[in-house]
Amino acid sequence: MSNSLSKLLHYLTFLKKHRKKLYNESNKYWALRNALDEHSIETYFQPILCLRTGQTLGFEILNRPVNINAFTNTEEFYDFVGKSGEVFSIETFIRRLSFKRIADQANAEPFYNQKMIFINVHPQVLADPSYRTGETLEILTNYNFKPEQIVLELTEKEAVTDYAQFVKVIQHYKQQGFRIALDDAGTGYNSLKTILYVKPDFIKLDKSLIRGIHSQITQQHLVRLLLDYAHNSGTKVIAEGIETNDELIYLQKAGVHIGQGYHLGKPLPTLLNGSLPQYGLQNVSLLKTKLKTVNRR
Ligand SMILES: [Ca+2]
Ligand SMILES: [Ca+2]
Repeated sequence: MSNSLSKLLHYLTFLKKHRKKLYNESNKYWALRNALDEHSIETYFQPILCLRTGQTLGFEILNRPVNINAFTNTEEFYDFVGKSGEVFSIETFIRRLSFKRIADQANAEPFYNQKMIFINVHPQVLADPSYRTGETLEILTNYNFKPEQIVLELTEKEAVTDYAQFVKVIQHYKQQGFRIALDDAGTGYNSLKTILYVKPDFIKLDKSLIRGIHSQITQQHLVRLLLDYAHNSGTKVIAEGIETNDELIYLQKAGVHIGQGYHLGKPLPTLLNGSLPQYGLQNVSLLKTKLKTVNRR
């Protein structure tokens, strides 16, 4: 067999093997391009609650293209944006859109106007030296939000390469009044390093740490470790992806401050407070009594 024929056969085998993957990737790419061209992004708001009182403290803004066939969820969309090579322009576009959409609702309803707004930010964007740090502030002023209401959620799925620049930009944001959350903690490249350098206001525990936590000792140890750190450094811990009552009750008992997940409130296109299911609330009062008994010993 000639060399070129053998190469062709190799290529065809490769194509066959990766056809589905390539098809999915190109589907995502066009969904992304299309979404930005037509401004056809859907925005959802998921409530974030105090696990002690049940009060809704704020909302995480979640975006994804209307073409849901290409992306199964917001996270997948967001990961794809990170790898697209166009993260900078897409992020700016989505950030403006997010603030506009939440402002449309929050400004009409003073009750929601004071809530915290959690937005997802790719660390690469902040680490880029050409990033204009004043831009977000300008957008906020246009929509009557204060920087203190805004929590920038930084995920670490893509490793940060220029750490010094990254930390410098974060300090700049903090000085402007913004708050910082480390997103998906427990899954990233350098979670502990980032926690130490960035000193976030919030640590968001990834859903993989929360799933079944009531019966998973290793997950419990890691969560307790982060809670200890948080307790000593004035950081608040947010448990993401709470889906069952068992998980909720465990987290309440462990002293996790804040929670988010389908069990407390689904992402919706309109702003709607979440709630602790009644059983969870009853357990908090039971728990308080139990804790008092334990403390007295
Ligand atoms: Ca997030
Ligand atoms: Ca997350």
